[in-house]
Amino acid sequence: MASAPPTRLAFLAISMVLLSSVAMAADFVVGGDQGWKLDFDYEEWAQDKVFRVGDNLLFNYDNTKHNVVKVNGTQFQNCSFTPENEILSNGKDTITLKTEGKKWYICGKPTHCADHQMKLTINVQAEAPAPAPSSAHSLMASLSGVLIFAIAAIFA
Ligand SMILES: *[C@@H]1O[C@H](CO)[C@@H](O)[C@H](O)[C@H]1NC(C)=O
Ligand SMILES: *[C@@H]1O[C@H](CO)[C@@H](O)[C@H](O)[C@H]1NC(C)=O
Ligand SMILES: [Cu+2]
Repeated sequence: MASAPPTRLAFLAISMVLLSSVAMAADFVVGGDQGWKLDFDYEEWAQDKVFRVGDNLLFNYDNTKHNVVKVNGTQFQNCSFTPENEILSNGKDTITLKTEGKKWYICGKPTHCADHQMKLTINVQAEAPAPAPSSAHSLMASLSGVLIFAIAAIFA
């Protein structure tokens, strides 16, 4: 059986150890490649995703055409907002999800929410459980294990 070069194996092993020990916050680009635009199904986009406290929502859009308004559930149903609502209009806006529960976002331009589905609602869950308390220790332990493996592999 042909085997991968030892250095590549060692690199892979070290990467896996590092990845598995860090609980990372996720970035979600709203709408993926399509971004924030007319007539995209954001309900469908959101349905298979798990959003957690600490994750980021990134809204990418043409800011001459759209914006992002943080609204509440009633306003979301109604596609309406008031001057008190926070409006983002950069075109590249990051929203860090700070609390659990439902969040609602709409485009504030006339008809975009009501007639063109520019509305996103998500349910934010608690932060992912932190790694075990002894993670620093076990990380070092795993790393030294991997190093021994790597050295063994290189000289094999
Ligand atoms: C949503 O915001 C509007 C405007 O501030 C307010 O009148 C309404 O009661 C709010 N609804 C909820 C469910 O918080
Ligand atoms: C619903 O939208 C209409 C039209 O924009 C507005 O007049 C009304 O105040 C809104 N109601 C709520 C509860 O936001
Ligand atoms: Cu819009």
